Order: sequence, then structure tokens, then C-alpha cells
Amino acid sequence: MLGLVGLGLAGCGTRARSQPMTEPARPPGDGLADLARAHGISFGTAVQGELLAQDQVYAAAVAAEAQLLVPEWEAKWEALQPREGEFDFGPLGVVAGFAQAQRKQLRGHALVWHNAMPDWLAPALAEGPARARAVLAAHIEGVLGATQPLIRDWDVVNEVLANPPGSRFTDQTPARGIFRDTPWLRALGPDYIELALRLARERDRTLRLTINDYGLEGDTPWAEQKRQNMLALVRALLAARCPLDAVGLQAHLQVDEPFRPEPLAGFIQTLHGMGLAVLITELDCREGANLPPGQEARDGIVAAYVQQVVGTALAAGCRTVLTWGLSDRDSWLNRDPDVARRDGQQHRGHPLDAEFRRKAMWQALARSFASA
Ligand code: 9MR
Repeated sequence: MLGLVGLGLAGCGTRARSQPMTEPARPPGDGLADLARAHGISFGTAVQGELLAQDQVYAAAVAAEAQLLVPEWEAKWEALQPREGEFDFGPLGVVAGFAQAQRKQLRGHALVWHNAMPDWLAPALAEGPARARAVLAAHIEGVLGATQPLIRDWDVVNEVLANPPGSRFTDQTPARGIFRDTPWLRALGPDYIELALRLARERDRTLRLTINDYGLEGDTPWAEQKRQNMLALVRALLAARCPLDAVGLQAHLQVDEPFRPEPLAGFIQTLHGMGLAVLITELDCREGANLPPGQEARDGIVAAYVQQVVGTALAAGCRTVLTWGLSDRDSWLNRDPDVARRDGQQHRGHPLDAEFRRKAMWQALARSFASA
């Protein structure tokens, strides 16, 4: 199979090759990634390939602020294997081409997830365990074969834990024990998690293997339950000598959710004690039901909340922070009908506003990096 390195450059088109992407609008060296790097922290963001290719303001902001990129959609199953056996690395190649041209690192998201599955996948899994195993092995082989050596860190499994009863998340997929009831779980039981991790390690011995999930940060009974469930899962995997290197905390924060540093710090330290790295993988922040008057007050609340959570994670030893997009303009928070505001306002939960101006959350991240 042709590697992604070649495909990436092809996917980016001649414009990107003959005419480098827009120069960063700001002088180099003062972006979040630079501030983070000075303190041993890697900062990055989720990106959308179409915007990287077509929107120079967007591309310049990514170039200036982020060192680590993760495709928001382009590395999901539905993007990479839309029809069984037919891999399409075109959209991912656009992101990879940008990363190469701008000398950014890339992480992968996500090999196994219950969303963004192509239409053929759930029926194939329903055909039985042997078929499910074969499909999983073929995907991991096809994807890692093409993305090595460009991507050195993958979310191998994403959101495998159920949301504990009482949680306020909109996704209330039923649970089977601690696990989310998905086509993967129905086909293979919880063993699909171990199988995916083992297949990934076999295919690429030095790849960092990450389990990624959300709802692990707050000071609520259900967040605590989910942290305990994650620890139980990690303990079981390690006891089975299953390869696993890191846990990703998505950190889709909500200012209305209670937060205290101790539970999160304790969780991160426990994971470190088990030999795992902990990353913040999808940081953004939803505003509360009742907005204070004035943009400055709104942004101040988001910034203070983000600083508490990120500051806590960094103090506990987390060394990688990615936001799920840089600007309010392009965020799922304002696109997804389940999380978008219903009062006509747009969430302001990203470091840059809709005009790509740095706002209080940007400063909060900068301060968190400086004091890490
Ligand atoms: O932000 C992503 C959105 O644009 C996609 O439509 C959606 C389905 O592919 O996925 C969103 O990203 C999710 C991520 O992959 C996993 N954690 C939750 C993110 C927000 O829903």
C-alpha cells in the first residue's frame, strides 16, 4: 500500500507545494505551542482538513498556535474505510500534508469508536465474532500500515466506557456493566478493547497506544464513578499484560459542572503510578445555562474554569494538551444540535474567538503553561 507520506503531499495539492501556506499572521514564537514547549509541554489542536486547505486565516492560526495536530474527522473509520476493503487516505492526507509542510506532529483519532462508523460496519460486526475480529484486524493493518511513521500516537479505542447513571451527558447509550453498549461490545464483548490494543502493538511496536474518554474531570458522583471504571479497566488490561501506554482525558468541560482539583489530580497520579501517560486530548468548554451580562464576564468564567482544570492536570504531571479546535467559529459546540446553545448565543469555549482573536481562555492556557 502506498504510504501516507506520499498520499499526504498529493492530497495537499499543488498550491500547498508550490506556494507555502500563508505565513503566520503573528510573529513566530509567541503561540501557545511555543509557550507550552518552553515548559516541556506539548500543545496542539484538532483540525479540519478542508479548512486547512481552503481557509488561510484558519491555517495561519493553526500554524502559529499548535505543534501537535489531530484530525477532527479524517482518521475516523468512516473517513478511512468508507467501503469494506477500500481505504481512502485522501482527507487524512490533506492534514498530513499540512503537518509535514509546517513541521507539526500528528496524532491519530480514532481506530475504534461507536460513532463515525461507515454504513457497512455495524452489519458486518453483527455477523459474528470471527467476522468482527477479521474486520478489526484488517482496519488496523490497513490504517497503521499507511500512517506509520507519520502518526506515533493513536487513540486506539475511544469512549468505551458507559456514562454512569445520573450523568448529565446527552449521550445515554445503554451500559453493559461499566462498558458502553456498542456494536463492538455486542460482537466481541469487552475483549474487543484488548484485541484492538494488541493488534495495534503487533503492527507497530513503538506506537503510543491511548484509551480516550470523556466525563472524567469533574467533581460529581458520576465523574468519580467513571474515573473508578477507567481505573478498573486499565488495571484489568495491565493484569492481562495488554499493551497500553496512555489515557486521554477529552476534557469537554462545562462551567456548570462542579470541579475540585483533588479528585482529578489523584486520578492522574494513580494512572502515572501504573506507568501510563495522561493527555488532555479534546479540551473545550461549554458555557453555563445562565450567561452573565457582557462578553468579558462570560470569557472570564470560561477562562477561570479552564485554568483550574488544565492547571490541575499539569501540576499532576500531564504534559500534552490539545484543544478540540482553536476558534469558536469552527467548533462542534456551536454545530452539534445537542450541545449548541438554545438562546441564540454561541459558546465561547475555545482559545480564539470567531474572528480568531485571542481571548481570556488563550491567556488562561498561557498562564497554566507558564506555571507548570
Ligand atoms: O467534533 C467532531 C464532529 O465534527 C464530528 O461530526 C463528530 C463525529 O465524527 O465527532 C466530533 O468529535 C468528537 C470526537 O471524535 C470524540 N469525542 C467527542 C467529539 C465531539 O463530539
